[in-house]
Amino acid sequence: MILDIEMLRSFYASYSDSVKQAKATVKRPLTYAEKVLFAHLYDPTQLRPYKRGIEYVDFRPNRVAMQDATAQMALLQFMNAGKDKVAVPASVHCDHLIRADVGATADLPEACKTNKEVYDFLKSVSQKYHIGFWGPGAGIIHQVVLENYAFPGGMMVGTDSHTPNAGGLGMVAVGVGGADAVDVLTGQPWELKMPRLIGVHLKGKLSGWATPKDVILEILGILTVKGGTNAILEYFGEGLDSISTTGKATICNMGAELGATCSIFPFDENADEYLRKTGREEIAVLAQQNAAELRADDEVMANPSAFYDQIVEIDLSKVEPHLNGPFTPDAATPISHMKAKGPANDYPMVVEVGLVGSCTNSSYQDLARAASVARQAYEKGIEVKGQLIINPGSEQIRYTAERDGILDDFKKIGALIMTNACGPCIGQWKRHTDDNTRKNAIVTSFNRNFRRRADGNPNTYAFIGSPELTVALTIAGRLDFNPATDTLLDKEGNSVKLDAPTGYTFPPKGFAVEDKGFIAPSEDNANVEVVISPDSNRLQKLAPFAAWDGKDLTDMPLLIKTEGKCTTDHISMAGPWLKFRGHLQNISDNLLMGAVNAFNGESNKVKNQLDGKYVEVSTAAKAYKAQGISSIVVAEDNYGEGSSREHAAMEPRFLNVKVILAKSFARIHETNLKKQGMLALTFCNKDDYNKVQEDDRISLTGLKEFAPGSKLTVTLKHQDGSEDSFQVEHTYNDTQIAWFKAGSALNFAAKK
Ligand code: MIC
Ligand code: SF4
Repeated sequence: MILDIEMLRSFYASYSDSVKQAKATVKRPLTYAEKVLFAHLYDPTQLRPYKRGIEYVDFRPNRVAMQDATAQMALLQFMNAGKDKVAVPASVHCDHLIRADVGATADLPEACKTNKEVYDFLKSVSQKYHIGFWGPGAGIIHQVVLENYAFPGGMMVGTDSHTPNAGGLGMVAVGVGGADAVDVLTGQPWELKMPRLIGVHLKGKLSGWATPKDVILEILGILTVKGGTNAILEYFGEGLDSISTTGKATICNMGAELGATCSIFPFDENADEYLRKTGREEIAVLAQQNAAELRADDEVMANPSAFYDQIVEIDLSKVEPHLNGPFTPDAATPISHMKAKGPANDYPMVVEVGLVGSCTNSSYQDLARAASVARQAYEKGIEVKGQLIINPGSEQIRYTAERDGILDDFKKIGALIMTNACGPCIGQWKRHTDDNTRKNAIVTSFNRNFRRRADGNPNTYAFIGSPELTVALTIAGRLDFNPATDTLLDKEGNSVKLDAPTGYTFPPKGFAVEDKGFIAPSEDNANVEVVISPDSNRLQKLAPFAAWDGKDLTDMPLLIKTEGKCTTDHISMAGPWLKFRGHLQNISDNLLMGAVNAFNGESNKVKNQLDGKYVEVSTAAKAYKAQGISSIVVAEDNYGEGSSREHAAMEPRFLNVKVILAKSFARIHETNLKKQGMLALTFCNKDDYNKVQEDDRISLTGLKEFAPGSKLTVTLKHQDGSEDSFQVEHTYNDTQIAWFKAGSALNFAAKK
């Protein structure tokens, strides 16, 4: 077993007592999420009923996971902290940097060549600081974590927004920026706003083509991409029994798309079996001994609305297969509605490619069930219209699926098996298409579908569904094919139907793998040298950001006023830019390149206020920086939705942007901005957004009185000489204000 069993024994030895202590102190029964939260207070003497959604709490997570595209920046920051090893168990996973081009056999060696410098860096840092290292091809971070590290009742952070995947196995697992991870890695308290609690009551049982993915796709339609902000979704009800642990992980994974802090399922018999089948029997035993505290108290279950801030009820027997999209994961459409909705919205109706994979849906069960659909097409002689691409979740899953003939089922209908990695999900897809200008549809089992995300092409309409539906729609080649009711033609011209998918939850012959691709943390790190070449264009040592100069910010030019959705993909694009994730200066060239300029409706074309010329956002920012001028970004709602990438906060910081003034922020990004010493401010009155004009000089005053709950004043000097002034607010607490003053959280920690 890869997990440190001694650590686990000592954790469970005190877990139930901590929970009982918490109940006695707050004098009421607890939900499951609360139990886990209270059992992980940094300082147990600080136990009290915190105000949810308002008060910050210091926690002590059990582990940290990092993926290659964010680990570089996280570990560059950690290296500046002067520690000789990490304070809690941690792992690095090489999954984001691998191109999906012609298939795993050629793509993996190619990735090892092109990313050698970065992989060598991550491997040596891991060895030096006692971190587990999962090399390229080992699998996608969240699948590997679920299979090897997750444990009921535990708390972890991960430098990736889909870290909550581990909630399927009962963890409070939260996506964070690298600077937050560094807090945990250095043994400092990790601060989080006490989450609100959304109880999700699952009734009934899934059937036919409906899957766990469809449950979360439906919830996304109900709550939208902002509905989970600063909340934990806690699932309960009789419906849980029929959902496997990996299915629950799928549901928790996409809680990230709701903006949720995390999602969690209680420990149950399915979790017990999953632990045993993945070689962690001892943990199953320990969890069984603590089972009563690995779920909500009976009093809570008897009257949920008294304990959760909000309740959502889902009758699983009524859940229909969904297709969410395009361009946003909350555009929920039951498949039976697509025949009307597709043409009405002018969607391209031909499905050109179906992609199965991503951290959301690449388990053994996912592949087995999707393969049962592929097998039918082959056996029933149905012509397959689209191209199918598969990314298995981990080497253990791939190896076992290969042995069990599952990959063959896909290959027989022409599927391409890509590396066990993120691949197309993060824009690492070298799509082979005859025409990039054609509006086209793809269906994926992924979690995100922002414009340009998978293939960089703005003409691609990406829809999200279950792996099973993805395969069915790829076979049919149509977006509006409803496998439950529609028929297809076989090669003789007969109408045939696809039967509902089936597939083993666990491999009947057990999981197998030859080489997991794992290097355990080494005890012997004295001689490990971490090399960063000074002329590398992929890695760059970090210089601390400057401290606040004690003055208000006056006459800042507006860098950009963004219009509509501005996700972290818009702020710091992935795909081709992933290669610069360890080099702040180089990656800063992509600053806000996807954001839409509210004044001309175009991307990456803003007015440089110094010469009036229209240039790329980063070019304008650099021009201001060169003259020592600070600038400001103005944005709409949920700014920074999506990824945990702190580059989206560090790049503007690096290029002298001092303020992001938005209608609202996504949680991880707001924290990232604070950590990097930026000002993340919101309009008191959202309509003031409309007052900001292109040529404005903008001042921010009141910084000397910057305090928790204080308001600051923004003054717009318009070009015609008129002025507008309004108040803005913030959520900084004392510590976060100290980060701002010191220039960053890291500077502040170093000073201490
Ligand atoms: C994503 O899905 O957008 C990513 C790539 O996994 C990111 C992390 C990153 O930007 O490296 C995430 O979700 O946090
Ligand atoms: Fe990788 Fe996609 Fe999951 Fe992000 S969402 S971790 S890119 S598979």
